[in-house]
Order: sequence, then C-alpha cells, then structure tokens
Amino acid sequence: MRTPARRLRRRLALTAAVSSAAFVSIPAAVASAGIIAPESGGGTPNAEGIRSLYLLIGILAVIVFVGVCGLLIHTLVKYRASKGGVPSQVHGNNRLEVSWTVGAALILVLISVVTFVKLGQIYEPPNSDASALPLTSKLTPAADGRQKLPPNGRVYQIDVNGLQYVWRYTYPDGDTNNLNNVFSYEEMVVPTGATVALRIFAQDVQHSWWIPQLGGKFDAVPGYANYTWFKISEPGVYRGQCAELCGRNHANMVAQVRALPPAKFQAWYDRQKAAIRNADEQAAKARNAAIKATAGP
Ligand SMILES: [Cu+2]
Repeated sequence: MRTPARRLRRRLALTAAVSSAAFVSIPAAVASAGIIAPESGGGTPNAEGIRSLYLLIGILAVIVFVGVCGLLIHTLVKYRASKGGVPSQVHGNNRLEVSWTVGAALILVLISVVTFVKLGQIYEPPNSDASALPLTSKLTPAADGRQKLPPNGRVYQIDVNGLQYVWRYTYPDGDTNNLNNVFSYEEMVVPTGATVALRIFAQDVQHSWWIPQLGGKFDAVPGYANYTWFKISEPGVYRGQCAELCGRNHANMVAQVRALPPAKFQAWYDRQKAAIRNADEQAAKARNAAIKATAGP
C-alpha cells in the first residue's frame, strides 16, 4: 500500500517533470535576452561590454557555486551518520577563516574594478569611423547630460517614436525642425561605422525600445526622451520588438535595424526621400481632385 508521503513525492516528481517539459518546449521568442548570456552582434561596443561583463561575473559565480556545493556534498557523503565518520573540527582556525574572508573580498574587488572599467564602454559612445563622418552631424550635449556623446560630439541622430503599434524613425540629420525629414516605419536603416544616437519617446502609451543584440532596453515614454546609442561595424539585420505591454497588438510591434555600408545607406536615404516626396505629391493631387469634385462646376 502507498503511504501519503510516497504519493506526495510521486505527485511532486510528476509536476516537476511536466513543468520542465513545458519550459523546454517554449519556442524562443523573437527578442530574448539570450539563453545563457545577453545577446550581442554587429560589434556595437555597448552590447559587447554588457555581454563580456555578464560572462565574467557569471563564470566567477559558477566557480564559487561549484566549489561550495562540491565541498558540501563531499562532506555530507564522506561523513554521513551511517558511516559514523567525524570530520576534523575547524572552528577557531584563524588561518582558514581569514583566508576565506580575504578570498571572497578579493573576488568582489576584482568584480567591482572590472565593472567600473567596462561601464565606460557601455555608457560612453566612441567616435564614428572616419568613413562614416560625412553622414554625421555635430550635437551640443544637452544641459542635463543625459545624452552621452562621443568625444568629438559627432553622431548620426535618429528619433525613435513608439506608437500603438509601430515604431516610427525620423532621420533628422542635424535639423530636428525640418518637416521634410526622411522617416521610416518598423525598419530602421543605419550606416555601419557611424555612432548612431537614438532619442526615444512615445506619443500615446508607454513602449520599450529593445534590439537585444544592440544593447539594453530603453523605455519610450510620452513627453519624455530617453537616450541610447550603438555603433554597428558589420552590415546585417538586428531584430527586436516592443518590450512593454502596450495594448492588444503589442506582440505585433516588432522592430529591426538594418546596417548598410555608408554608400549603400546614402542610396537608401536618397530613395526613401524621393519616395516620400512622390507620395506627398500624389496625396496633394488626390486631395485637390477631391476638393474640385465636391466643389462642383
Ligand atoms: Cu509597444
């Protein structure tokens, strides 16, 4: 006959098996933080910095975890009561106690030093490559210092506007008040080698800008700007999606960044500008025709 304790154990084992099977079968989302470590790609220094810092701290933590658990399991097995073994008593052993305290402190000092060294790479953008310079414009740092600029102040600035349920990008190219600015939806196109500065905001509800391979998440908030940057060295497509539940079609609010070599980027920019002008002209024509038709003869 089964005892209640046995039945409970069986039930717990079954629950654990079912939940781990469900966890393993969840398909990878479009944007994830990576299974083991944060994603990086395209060589942008901020994402690389986040990833290498995470790996260093993660590996140290695993070494400490394995060491402590290994010693614990070894002691539990070797000196278990049924064997009657008694481990040597180390209480009051000054050398041992000082060395494991100093050892732990040294690990923390190492982690802090490396973190502070890496933070610069994560927060402070580098200058654009020389080949990308004609595309960039000089910005004056904002008084509140929230927007980090490279040492020479030259960036390719793009406005990221979150709206239900699409991302809109404006390429102000130094003149944020120009109504003829080139814009695109969903896919942001950028030149490789340029330090791209993003000014992120929203016009309806709160959204969150996140392309995992290009660094951390940034909230897109109505009436408030957040800033980040990236510098992609390899041409490619980097995918992400809105990371803040923003309404019923939140899941469709995908985003991607396409990095093109500077000459190809310039060609895309000119094509996009012509297409927008053409669409504006067609719309004006249609509008005038509709006005004429309603006005009558
Ligand atoms: Cu959203």
